[in-house]
Amino acid sequence: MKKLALALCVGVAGALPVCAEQVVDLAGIWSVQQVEGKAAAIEMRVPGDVHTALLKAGRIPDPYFGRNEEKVQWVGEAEWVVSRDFEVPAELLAKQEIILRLEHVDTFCTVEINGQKVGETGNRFRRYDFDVKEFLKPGRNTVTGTFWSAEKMGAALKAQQPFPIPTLAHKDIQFVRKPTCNGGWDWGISLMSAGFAGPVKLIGYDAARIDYVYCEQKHGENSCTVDVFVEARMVAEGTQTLNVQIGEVQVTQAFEVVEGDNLFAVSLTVDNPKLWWPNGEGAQHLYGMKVTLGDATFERKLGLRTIEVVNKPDEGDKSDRPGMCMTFRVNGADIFCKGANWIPCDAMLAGQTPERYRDLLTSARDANMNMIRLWGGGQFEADEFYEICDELGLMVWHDFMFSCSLYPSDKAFLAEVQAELAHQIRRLRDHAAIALWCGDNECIGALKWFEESRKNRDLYLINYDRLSRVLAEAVKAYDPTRMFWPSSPCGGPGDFSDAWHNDSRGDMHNWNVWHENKDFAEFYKFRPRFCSEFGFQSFSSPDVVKTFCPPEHRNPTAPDFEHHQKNDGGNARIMETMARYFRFPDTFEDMLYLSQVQQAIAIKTAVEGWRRLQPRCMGTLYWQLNDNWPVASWSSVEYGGKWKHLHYHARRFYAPAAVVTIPVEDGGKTNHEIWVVNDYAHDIKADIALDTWTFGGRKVATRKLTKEVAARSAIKVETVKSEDFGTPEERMDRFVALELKATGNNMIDTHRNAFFFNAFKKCELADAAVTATPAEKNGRFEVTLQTDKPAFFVWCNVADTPGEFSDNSLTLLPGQPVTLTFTPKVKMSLDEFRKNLTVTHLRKTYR
Ligand code: BMA
Repeated sequence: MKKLALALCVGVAGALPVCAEQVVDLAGIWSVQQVEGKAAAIEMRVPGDVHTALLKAGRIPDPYFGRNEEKVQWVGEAEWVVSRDFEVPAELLAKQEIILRLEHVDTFCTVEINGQKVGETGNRFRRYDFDVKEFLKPGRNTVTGTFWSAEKMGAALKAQQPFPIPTLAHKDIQFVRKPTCNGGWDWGISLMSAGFAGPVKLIGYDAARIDYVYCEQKHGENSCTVDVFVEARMVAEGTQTLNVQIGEVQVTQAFEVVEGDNLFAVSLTVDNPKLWWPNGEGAQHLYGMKVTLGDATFERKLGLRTIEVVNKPDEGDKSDRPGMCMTFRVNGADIFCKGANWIPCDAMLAGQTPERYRDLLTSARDANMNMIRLWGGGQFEADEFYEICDELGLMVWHDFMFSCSLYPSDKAFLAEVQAELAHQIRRLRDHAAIALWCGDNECIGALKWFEESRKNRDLYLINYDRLSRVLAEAVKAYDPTRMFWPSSPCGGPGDFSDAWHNDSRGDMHNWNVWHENKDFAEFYKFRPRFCSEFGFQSFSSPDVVKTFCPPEHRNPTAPDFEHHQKNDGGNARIMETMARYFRFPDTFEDMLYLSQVQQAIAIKTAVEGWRRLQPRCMGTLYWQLNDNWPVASWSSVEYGGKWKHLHYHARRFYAPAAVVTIPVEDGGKTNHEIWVVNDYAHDIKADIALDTWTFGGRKVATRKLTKEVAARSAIKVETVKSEDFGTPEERMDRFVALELKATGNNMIDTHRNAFFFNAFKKCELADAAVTATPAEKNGRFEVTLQTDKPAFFVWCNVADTPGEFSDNSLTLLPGQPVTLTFTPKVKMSLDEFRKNLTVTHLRKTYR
């Protein structure tokens, strides 16, 4: 720990003026060359990676196309030298100390300046500061990074282990501190990336270098006291002035410092603080925060709020043990968490840009999500990711980077983990959005997956515990304000039971439907406290399929198309499910469409079923938000940012006020429970209209229900009997459309839903004629949809144009036209909009 600097009770007028620190950013164009290769050096952008550089130079085919993945595997086995020349200004060289600061280096790199080694990296999740003053010279300098093959390093580290460490991952990646999914995953291409994925900077200073700033918030009646801690390296002992400003409040204090590492602490009180709230709960107020110490400055945004995870025994259930809730409480309010799981947004590092983050996270926010789970098989993301989550009100459930594996617990490995967490937790802990530190993804469950650990559980349990303790201790040391959740899924701190199938304690991963091939209704059998993973796959849309699959392979079992399915048997499962619920589609495009429809229904079934269980269930995070290359997967947003059907449904099934119907069996008959979920912090009046329609388009009956629904609650409004909607024969030709009008607190929300009495394949859906009338209004595009007969999962698409509709994949009823807006992310004319717009619906998928 750093030495605590002493506050001086003296004025600061006598402090010496200092020149600002000097920063030379080495981002930009570097060159890259294979160590053993003969080919000439090519350009490489930093931050960036070798694969992207080779692709841009035409040295490798597009890894995302066809089966090219196989053709580029050699890149990860090779060694690469990247370098650039740069000017060292005299002002930099004049500084007392100069460091080269590297973040997100992927992964094993020997760094040289002017041919002399300045340091080595070996952990993607650490930050490296190398003293480089002695290696620099005036004028032109050269920096070189030699990247050693992480794949070969993994194999070498494996050989040093005293006992086997089994994994579901590939390329021995569990021995390397690098995203576990880099070697390939059940949705992921295998690309063993190499490169400088983050900032590369020279920092020179005469007085101080700020390493970390973090705060502790103490919320009172009408004020918040913020204890600010600054960890800094001081060049010399003496007196230094620290100034901290949060919003309009500031404090300046003189400190007596020692040479080397120092820890400063000051306190500020913000009166009547404007609080930060998750999306949908209130504003995301962020205060500007600035720290100045000697010649160093540090700036960030700070959200003031309390956040806690309630995990205490309550209602017993099924087992003889009490249940353990998992409830996120923000500013005293229990929040139902709505969201999805996040994986790295591109398998090539250069594609992981702030623009991508913003696009995907905005899509999450726009689908009424308030939480993202940053999954443990991926990576600690760049600063911008967390800044955007703060800004958009997306709470982050943050796994540490361990997934689906057993991991080593030797001294060297644990020391790496300790060092990475010491950095990451201090770097990230002040983000208002971060709600929880979680040890890993499915590593407790993994103890049962492998023969080695089944046979010798004691050994592997102790091995697991050694690592888990390092994680727990790191949270205690570096962020005691947050809970450490040992693993996802688990019952909670101290509960290491496998919560995979346990719905009464903590979080669960519910994979009965996809991985165990059960019907969608299986979701209703579980009553989770918090479901942090459940998913169903779909294919990419035609627009995305075109980007990776040549026309002759656009067939579900053709090699190029199958190559973009990484879960064994995944395509067969998608098609077998279609056969269960739908008439088999005519064309390849219909099949793509239908795969997305059934995915949306599966996840809607789960979320609606579980949202209504609040406060027993307090969160659903489906698997998964995004993709890292174009692939058949569980994502709701395709690679490139296009929303699948599921994402439009998510916006509706995560709406703050929603009407939900649940089928319940009652003595061989099916009844329908009508529920209203109200996530608002105020009561609502729910007016519900249930319209019974024939598929031919005749409205048979209307029924009205009204109910007061308390703030943040779900209530069963009524149970209606199937026979109330007609005889079994009549019901073969009927469905029910619901409309909720939720009023209260000067707002009015409309939410629509529908339920069916039979599987779609059994219904004689009418061949509805849907017309689309495009128009342009105030620079945006509109399309008005009308139909002569009920049409389901009506899907508008603007070919090859990034952008989203205000709604999509919807039920369209005769006499009830709907106008949608389309917001393109590129410039387009009304003519192009008209030309590229297509509309289809479920009945169009078969003759
Ligand atoms: C989960 C995840 C991932 C995986 C997904 C789909 O359990 O944690 O490991 O991609 O299932 O199989």
